[in-house]
Amino acid sequence: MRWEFSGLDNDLVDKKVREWEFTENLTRLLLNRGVDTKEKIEEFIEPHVEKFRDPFEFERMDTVVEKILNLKEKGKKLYIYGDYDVDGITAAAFLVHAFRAIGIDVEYYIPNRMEEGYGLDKKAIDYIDQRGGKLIITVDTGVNSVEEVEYAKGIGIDVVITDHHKIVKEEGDEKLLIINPKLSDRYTFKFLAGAGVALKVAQAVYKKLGIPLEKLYEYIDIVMIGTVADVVPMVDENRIIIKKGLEVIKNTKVKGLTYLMRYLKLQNKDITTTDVSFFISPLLNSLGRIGVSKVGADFFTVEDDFEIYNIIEEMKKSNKKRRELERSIFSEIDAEIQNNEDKDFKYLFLKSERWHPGVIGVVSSRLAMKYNVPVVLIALRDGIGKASCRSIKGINVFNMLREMGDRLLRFGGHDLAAGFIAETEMLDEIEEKLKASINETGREKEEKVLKIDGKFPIENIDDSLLEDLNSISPYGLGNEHPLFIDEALSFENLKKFGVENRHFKTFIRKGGKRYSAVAFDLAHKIDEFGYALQKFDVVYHPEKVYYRGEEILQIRIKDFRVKDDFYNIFTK
Ligand SMILES: [Mn+2]
Repeated sequence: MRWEFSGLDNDLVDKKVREWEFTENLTRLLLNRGVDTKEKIEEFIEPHVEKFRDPFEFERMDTVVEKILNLKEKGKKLYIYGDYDVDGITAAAFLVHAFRAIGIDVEYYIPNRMEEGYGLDKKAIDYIDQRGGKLIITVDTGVNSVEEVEYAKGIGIDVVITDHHKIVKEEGDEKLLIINPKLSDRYTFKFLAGAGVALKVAQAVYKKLGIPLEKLYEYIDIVMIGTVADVVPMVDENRIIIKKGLEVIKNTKVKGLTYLMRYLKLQNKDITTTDVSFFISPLLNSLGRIGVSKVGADFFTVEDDFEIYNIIEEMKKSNKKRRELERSIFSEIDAEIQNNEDKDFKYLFLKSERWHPGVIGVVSSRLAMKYNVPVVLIALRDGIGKASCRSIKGINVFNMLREMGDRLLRFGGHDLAAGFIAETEMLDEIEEKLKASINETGREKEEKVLKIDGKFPIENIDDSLLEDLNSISPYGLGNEHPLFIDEALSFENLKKFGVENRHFKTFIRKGGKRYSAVAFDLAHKIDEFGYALQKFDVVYHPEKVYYRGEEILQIRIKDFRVKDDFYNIFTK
């Protein structure tokens, strides 16, 4: 891991401190993020619902609204067609709430990950037809469904496709009614999650009807969960969704969420994106991963206490099972790599009949992170392989799949995270093609870079710094958490924990005080040297955590190194 320090000109910082009247810390953080004008600051620090873009910037949004209102007028039934991950179920559940609130007869359909593929499915269309659905709106899915849409139209069902995945243009695409920022020429913000795109459709309908949008935002916490779970860049409209969503969730109107937060001990506190991504979303995800996806959407819509209780119990069970499955697949592959002579591999391409298609995504991510190479894992069943691909900076796996589209039954996704379905007998050929493309990019393994905002001694951490940090949150892709460095620190009472002892907790002593600290996925670095006698340069950020009901300061260690001088004494 390479450390990169931001080099800000001190005169510029002084000038901006006077001009903006912010603390020096906040000024530096903003400048380091390219936020250097009053306008940008306003957008960045105060993401407000007033600043949402006009949904009618999407080409043909008016046609979409017309279809929905037409159906409403005639009292016909609308079906939302979701997807099985958190983004897909939240997008569906949000539209159900949004449309029910204005008297539209709406139901939802969530495909089963185990039995159905990606995108629309003819059997599902038949199911919707039998239940009287006259219009289908897909959310977070629907790519490359020309044939299925034709089929639906043939039996009198109209289809609107909303999605945010990259779509490979197909013959006949122009016949489809698609709302997708990545395909729009006019809508300039490209990074909405599927739930965010669903929000835009609802905004358009409410606007057209003259209903105050505040009414709609009563359920924006659902959109927030999908947006956080899908790991989209935390910029622009996504910041508005997340800020507002985190506020709304505290008094959520979704009964299931109230109970779930009670179970997770998250009630009566400020919810953060970390709470959502580490605790809430894995539980929601677990249902879809093991094949009961619809229940995930039910969770957001049912009112019956007993039913909610059962769903949460089911989530806990599935989540446990999912973790066990993930763990065993990961260790199996990891052991294989450790036993293999060749440590200089450029990619991983592995398949098995024993793997569960619902959990290989997470395993691919972990492997790609650990070995810093593109990873393709394929679950085989009945002559068909379902693949999950995760890539690394500089290698666009989506484009690679596109180049061999004719060999795949289906594919979709994003630049660094994609999936495909293919016949088992095609897999060798696919691997050859991928290998060639990866070699062609000629990319040497790039070292990971940690961007550091500046030096900050931990004893100087105070409420003012924490407030500054809070004011430019939420953090994530596109707005990385600010990182500081402090030097020559020692670790005390270090304890490893977690699966395979990957993490550690410790105390940092400085200036007569002890600070509790935690480091995730860094325990392996501790094996390299005895820690007790060493001093370390530590890259970290401070955070407030709840411990036994009390709020305490914790140092989150992101990386560390033996202090240079010390190291030199021993080696010279
Ligand atoms: Mn999505």
